[in-house]
Amino acid sequence: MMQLYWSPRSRSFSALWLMEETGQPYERVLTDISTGAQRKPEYLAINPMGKVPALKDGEATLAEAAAICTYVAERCPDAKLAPPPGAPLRAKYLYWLFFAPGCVEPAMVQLATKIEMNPVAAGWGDAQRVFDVLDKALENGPWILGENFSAADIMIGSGLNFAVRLFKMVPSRPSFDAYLARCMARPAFQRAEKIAAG
Ligand SMILES: N[C@@H](CCC(=O)N[C@@H](CS)C(=O)NCC(=O)O)C(=O)O
Repeated sequence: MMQLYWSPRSRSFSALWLMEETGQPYERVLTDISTGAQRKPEYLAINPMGKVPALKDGEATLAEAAAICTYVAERCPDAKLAPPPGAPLRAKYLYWLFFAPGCVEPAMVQLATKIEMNPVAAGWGDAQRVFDVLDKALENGPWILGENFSAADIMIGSGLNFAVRLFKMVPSRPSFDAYLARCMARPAFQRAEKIAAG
């Protein structure tokens, strides 16, 4: 059985939502970052960054929420969380999975810290560009790939949930509100929110 290392009220939320979407049993291993559990040698052996979430699957260990999404979507094909390799939508699926940590996350950090960067040199451009791109991509919906929900929605939806709904770092837009309402209506999202609350 897969083991998910998580901490309440943290970025573990996306991995909790993912595991709940699979419908598969998994073990939650509480790694409370407020107690320093993430810096213990046994945890650093799983994620040398000392951050949650992380996943153990037999001999396999990994961290980084987007990597965990990619791994679990392949590991649990019945959950249909990813277009199969070779399908035309696979390209956009990977694009949005990487867009979350590569563009949404740094844009959020930039908004929080107000650090000025040259948008040509910064890999994510700037926050305005990132959220304009997302706005356009979510215009039609219901999901980031169109009709089918995927693990990319878990990464993009979790990012918007933090940035727009919970921390209000990013002004809401009609497309974000509608998308977040669809995410929040999913039973797996609701179960993950309850678990993540601790
Ligand atoms: N890039 C990581 C970020 C994970 C992360 O920053 N987790 C924070 C909690 S939100 C953490 O574990 N912090 C504990 C620490 O740094 O000691 C991912 O996407 O999974």
